[in-house]
Amino acid sequence: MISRIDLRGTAFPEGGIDRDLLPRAELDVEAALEKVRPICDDVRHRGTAALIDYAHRFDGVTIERVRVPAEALKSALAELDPAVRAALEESIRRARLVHRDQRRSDHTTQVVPGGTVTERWVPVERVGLYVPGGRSVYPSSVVMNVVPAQEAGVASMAVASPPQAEFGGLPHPTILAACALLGVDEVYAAGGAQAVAMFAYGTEDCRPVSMVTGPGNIWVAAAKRLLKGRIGIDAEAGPTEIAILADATADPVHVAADLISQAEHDPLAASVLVTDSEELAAAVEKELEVQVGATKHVADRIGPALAGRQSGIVLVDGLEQGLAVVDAYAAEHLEIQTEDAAAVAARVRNAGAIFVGAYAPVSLGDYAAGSNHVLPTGGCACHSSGLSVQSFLRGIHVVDYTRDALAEIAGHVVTLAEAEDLPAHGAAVKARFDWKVPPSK
Ligand code: HSO
Ligand code: ZN
Repeated sequence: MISRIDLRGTAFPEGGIDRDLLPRAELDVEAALEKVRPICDDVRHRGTAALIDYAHRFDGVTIERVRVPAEALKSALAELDPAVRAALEESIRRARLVHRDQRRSDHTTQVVPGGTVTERWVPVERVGLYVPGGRSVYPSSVVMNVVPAQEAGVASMAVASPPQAEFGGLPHPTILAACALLGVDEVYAAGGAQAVAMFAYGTEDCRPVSMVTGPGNIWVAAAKRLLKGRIGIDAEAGPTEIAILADATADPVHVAADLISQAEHDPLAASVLVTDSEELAAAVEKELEVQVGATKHVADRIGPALAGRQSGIVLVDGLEQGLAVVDAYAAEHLEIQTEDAAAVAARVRNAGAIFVGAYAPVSLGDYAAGSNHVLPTGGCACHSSGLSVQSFLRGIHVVDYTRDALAEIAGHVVTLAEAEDLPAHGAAVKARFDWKVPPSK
């Protein structure tokens, strides 16, 4: 079911292992760009009418309006299963605790007497949060997008999620209820690339936003890539990934369950076990057979995800090689199930989020650890972070110098301007003083 990649005895070069040796899906966002371009242009020009047409074409539902009425949000919350409500409330509470602690305060550095630079953190004014529908209905993703934006102090936010035929053209009721629970009252029944275009260009109903965040399918990723620049984006989220670094002390039942848990998202999801224990590998293979048989989404997602070339069991010589492999892979989620797991986790350089030991499965982070579950995929964890309060803030440098402080550095500024053959830059400094030539420093 799951393939093996045996790297034992392979020489690991100084700069890390060749990423091509490791399993990973390829997502051709580039090819999707040409398809989404006319859709985005259409929404730009025809606004709501285009969104209504796309709801018919892509979501198979006839809708009359895109903006979700306030009463629909209210009744979705009133009808929400109390157990789901309690779980969401606790998830929100924990996420708030963690994200509130991420807030930064402004900081002023005195560079010289009379010369300061202050870094002022300012939230993005208005953001659009995309929440997928269809195969995936994730109220938890509403929490993971909205909470950091709120904690950052974003003043205005809107949520878009695809219209569902089953629910009279509204987004899924649990999504609506989660929005209501979080106090988000601006929600649109729009999905795919067209929703991103709605946010970027604005329509009669929806004021344009400065930034779009949230996971989505390949069309959403392509629209984000296309419109990036006009809007800020978080990341182009690809299929979810779990990597587990485990040794002989790991419990194969836990390891198999965790590999299956993320395979449940998508046939392209990746489940990767990295281990130096042949016994563990064999036991996990056996466990996978047993557990997969007892789970729900086998045929359409888990089976193909585990059998796909993006998943596998990677055998390594020992912990050092294991660490090199997981760093090269840069997983969205990385579990460490080894002896002294905290010490091993502290040595990892590249991962979206790290889950330490036997009692921190990825599912905990997906729903209620307090951590964020919008994380970099496809190896992007080697240069990017998951969604956080920081994602919604801009640091503005405020430069404040007195005449004396400028005079003190003027010579150097003029010299550098001349070295770059930009004399007008130097002249802008000189104009403030009566120097014909800069004072020599
Ligand atoms: N594992 C997904 C998030 C999620 N899981 C939502 C369940 N619901 C990507 O981090
Ligand atoms: Zn998940």
